[in-house]
Amino acid sequence: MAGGEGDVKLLGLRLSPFVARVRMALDTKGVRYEYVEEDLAAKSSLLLASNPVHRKVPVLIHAGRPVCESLVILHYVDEAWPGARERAAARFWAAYVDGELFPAWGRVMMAATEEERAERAGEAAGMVARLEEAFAGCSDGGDAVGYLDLVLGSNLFWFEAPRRLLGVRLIDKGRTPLLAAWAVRFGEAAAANGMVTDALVDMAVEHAKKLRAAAMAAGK
Ligand SMILES: N[C@@H](CCC(=O)N[C@@H](CS)C(=O)NCC(=O)O)C(=O)O
Repeated sequence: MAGGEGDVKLLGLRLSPFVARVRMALDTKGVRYEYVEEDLAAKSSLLLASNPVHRKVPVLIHAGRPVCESLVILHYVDEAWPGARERAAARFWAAYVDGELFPAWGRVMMAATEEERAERAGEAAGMVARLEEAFAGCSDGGDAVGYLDLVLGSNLFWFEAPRRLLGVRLIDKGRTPLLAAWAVRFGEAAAANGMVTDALVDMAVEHAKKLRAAAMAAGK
């Protein structure tokens, strides 16, 4: 989330459409702020000092500096927090990839029986499907490699292990077409810059095979 409560303050009035549009803009961007409801019959000294010309709400106070007039504030918010909501969403989904999806990959790999494998593969597929929905809005998608692209993309060569060893496709053209197309583009770029070679993929698959064998042996 952008901003902090001490950093951003909004002097407002709940009924005011001028205030509402600013609150909507801040909320849309995911900017956290302290909201202060004004009593227009007894305006605060902060309001009078911040907007001495019009003495009206809304007033946005960012890092101690007031910005007045809702239309001006809307432009200011756009410029001060460009893409803040998208960045916050990308961070959320990146944490989801590391915290939820990758462990789910591990559970698929370590499944002891066919039933277990099918159930766990279903869980992982559900997570990938959720990611597919979120991905459109978060990933840079095109040529630029964004934060979420890196976090998910760096896992891709490990996704080869369940595919090759167990026949489980975590990213699938039919179920998750956006991610599948993205994975091809990301994979090509990673191969082109030498980051992910066939040898590395083979090595990951072999390593996953050993981990799986060790887990199976320990489970016996
Ligand atoms: N042009 C201003 C209009 C703001 C406005 O009219 N605010 C009203 C509340 S809806 C206000 O603070 N009135 C106090 C007053 O007139 O003393 C803006 O877009 O911010």
